[in-house]
Amino acid sequence: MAPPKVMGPDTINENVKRTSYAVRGELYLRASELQKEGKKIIFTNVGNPHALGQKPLTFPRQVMALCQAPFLMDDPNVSLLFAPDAIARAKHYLAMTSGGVGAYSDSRGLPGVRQEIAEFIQERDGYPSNAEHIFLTDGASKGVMQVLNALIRNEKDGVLVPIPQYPLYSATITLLGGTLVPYYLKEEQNWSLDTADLNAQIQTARRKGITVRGLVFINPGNPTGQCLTEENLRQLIELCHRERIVLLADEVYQTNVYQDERPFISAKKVLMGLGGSISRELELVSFHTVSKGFLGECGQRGGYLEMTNIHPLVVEELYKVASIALSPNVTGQIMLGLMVKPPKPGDYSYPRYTAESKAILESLRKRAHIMTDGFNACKNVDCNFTEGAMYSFPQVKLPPGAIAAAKSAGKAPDVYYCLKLLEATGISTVPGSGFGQKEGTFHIRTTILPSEQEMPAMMASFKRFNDEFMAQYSKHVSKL
Ligand code: DCS
Repeated sequence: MAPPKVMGPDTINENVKRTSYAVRGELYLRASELQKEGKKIIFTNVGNPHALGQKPLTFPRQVMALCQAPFLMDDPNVSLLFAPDAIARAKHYLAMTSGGVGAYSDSRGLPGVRQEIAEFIQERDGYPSNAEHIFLTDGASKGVMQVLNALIRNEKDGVLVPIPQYPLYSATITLLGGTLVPYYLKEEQNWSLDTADLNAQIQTARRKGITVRGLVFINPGNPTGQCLTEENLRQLIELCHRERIVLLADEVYQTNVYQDERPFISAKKVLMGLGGSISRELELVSFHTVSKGFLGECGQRGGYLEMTNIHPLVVEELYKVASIALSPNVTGQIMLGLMVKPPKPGDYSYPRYTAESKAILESLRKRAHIMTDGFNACKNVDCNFTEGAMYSFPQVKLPPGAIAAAKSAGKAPDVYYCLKLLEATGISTVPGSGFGQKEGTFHIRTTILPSEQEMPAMMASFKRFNDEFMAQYSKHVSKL
C-alpha cells in the first residue's frame, strides 16, 4: 500500500482548509459542469466584463500590442495599424523598462508608472501623492493580501469588514489566521453605513480579547453597490483615528458610479481635507485596479496600493516582502499607466477613447436600472438600486416551504435557490451566504455585466423562474 501523502487533506495548513471563496464556489462549479454538458450558461457570478463580451478599448490595447511586439514598430505598415500616439506611448513605456515587458521590474513596480499614478491621484484629489508610497501589484487582490499579511499577527488580531463583503477579505483573513470582525450595512437604507453598529462591534470584539487593527470599506460597494457619502468617509476616518485602526480603502470601483448625487470621493481626499494632526496620523492604504471601471482588464492583473501615513520602516518591510515575488507583472503595470494617463484632448486617440469609454459606462448605467427594476418586479424579491460597482444583491424572501425543501436537500436555503435558478435558466449567480448576510435573510448576487441586448430576456427568464418557485413553495410573503 502506498504511504500516506505528506501533504494530505488532513495534514495541510488548517487555515487553507478553513478558507472559502464563494465567487468560484459550488455554484460556479455546477455551472461549469452544465456548460460542459452543452447548456448555455450566463456567468454572472464574477465581475469579469470581457468574459461577457465587453470589447477592450482600442488605444490601451494598441500600446500593449506594441509593448509585447516592439519589432512591429520597425514594420513599414505600422502607421496603418497603430495610432501615432499609441506608438509614442509604447516607446515611452518600453523606455521605462530594463529590457521590455519580458524583464522583471523593481518589486514595487516601474518607477515611471508609479509616478504617473501619483500624478493621477494628485489630479483626482487635489492633494500631493508620493510615488515612493505607491506599490504596483498583480491586481488589487495581491495588494490587499500584502497589507493584511503585515497587519495580522495572530488570531487575536481583528479586521473590521462590512457585511455583506467581497470574500477576498474573509478568505484572506482566514488564510492568515486572523479574526474577521463584522460590521453590518443597513439594507433598508440602501446598504448605508451604520456607525452605531460599527462602534458596537468594536466593543464586542474587544470584550472577547480581540485587538481591532484594521477596518476595510468598499466604495462603491461589492456586492451591495452603494456609494458612500463624504460624511460617511469622514466618520470612518475619525473612528479609525480615535480607535487606532488602520483604514483599508477598497476603491476599485471608483469609475463605476451610476447616480449623480454622490460622485466618487476618495478616502485620501477626505482625510487630507480634514487637515490638522489627523491628516498626518491616520494610517490609510487605498487600492485600485485595471480590472474594473470601463477597462475591465481583469486578466492583465494590474493593481496598485497607495500608503498614507504608514511608518517608513513598514513601507520598507512591505517592499522586502514584495521582493520575494521579484516583480509584479509588467504588462499589468503598463495597463495601469494607461488607465491613469488616458489620451488627452487634442491627442489622435482622444475621440475614439472617449467614445468607447463613455459607451461602456452609459450602458452599465442602463443595465444597473434594467436589472434592479427587473428584480423588483419579481415576487418576494427586493433589490436596492445599484448605485455603483458591477453587481445587484437582491433579497429573496424564501417561504418556509422552500427553506424546508433546502434543508431536506442538505443545502443552505440561498444555495438551494441559486442551484434551482441555474438548472432552470442557466443564470449562474452566487448565494448571499458567500458574502455574509443578516441571519434569516437570503440574497443572491449577480453582476450587471450581461450585454444590454441580452439583459431583458435574462430578467424575463429570471422572473419566470422566481415567480414559479415562489408559487410552488408559498401562499404569500409580504414585501420589505
Ligand atoms: N476588491 C473588490 C471589492 C473587488 O470586487 C475585486 C474583484 C477586487 C478587489 C480585486 O480585483 P483585482 O484583483 O482583479 O484587481 N471582484 C471580484 C468579484 O466580486 N467578482 O469578480 C472579481
